[in-house]
Amino acid sequence: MIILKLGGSALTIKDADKPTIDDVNLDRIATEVASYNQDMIIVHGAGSFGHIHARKYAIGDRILGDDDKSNKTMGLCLTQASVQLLNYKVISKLHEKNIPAVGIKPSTFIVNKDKRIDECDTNLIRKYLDDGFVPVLYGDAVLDKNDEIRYSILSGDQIITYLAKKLNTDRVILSSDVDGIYTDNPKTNPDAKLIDIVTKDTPLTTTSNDNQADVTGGMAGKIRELLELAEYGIESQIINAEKEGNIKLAVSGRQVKGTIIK
Ligand code: IP8
Repeated sequence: MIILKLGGSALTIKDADKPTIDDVNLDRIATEVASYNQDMIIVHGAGSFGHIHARKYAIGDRILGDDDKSNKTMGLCLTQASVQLLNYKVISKLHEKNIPAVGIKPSTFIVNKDKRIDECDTNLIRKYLDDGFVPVLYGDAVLDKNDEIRYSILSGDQIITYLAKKLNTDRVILSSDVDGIYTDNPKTNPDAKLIDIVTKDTPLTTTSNDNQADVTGGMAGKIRELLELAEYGIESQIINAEKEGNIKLAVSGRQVKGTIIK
């Protein structure tokens, strides 16, 4: 079984000031995903459908009083509805390509504690997989057992780490809008070099690969999650979803340029 993460930055226009889908990319990516040849779970990021709301309502920050509580409660509803809409658009596109994609809303069965998954029953996902479906989950806003914050953002990357450990996963492929992990931020430093293999001992600058539009920590957040997975013995690879053909190669088990985390 493979887990494929489709980055929100590839599916949406991430720096837009309102939730905006990248129709051309979504269509191409869905066509490429259709080449999969083994059981697969897809987890997609939130892009402009999630990060704008999450930032506006400061979901995950300490609740400061009754007004702030009401504001954040509404913010949770709006964020959930927005990412669910993105999920609907993603699965509809996958259906067009004849992929039996079933959208599964993380906030209906996952509860966080201090921003990390605390409750999550994976039986339903297993059942859909066993029956030949492709479960499609996504970064969401969820309840949090920490009473000071009550709600938190659950990144798709954290969902991947959790599911990869719980279900029998052979490979994790994480697609984004860059080729992989660099020695510095490739968007601001033309001399930044792609790193082929990252382990817990690889020295990385804290600012390398950061994305300001991302409340869940951009590439730095992904590296943290994937290193945790590596500690557990599961290798993963970061690839660029914006380069035509990459996803197709990856889901059909062939080699793609990118960074392996092990
Ligand atoms: O794009 C974030 O998920 P990610 C989820 O996978 C929200 O980091 C709601 C911002």
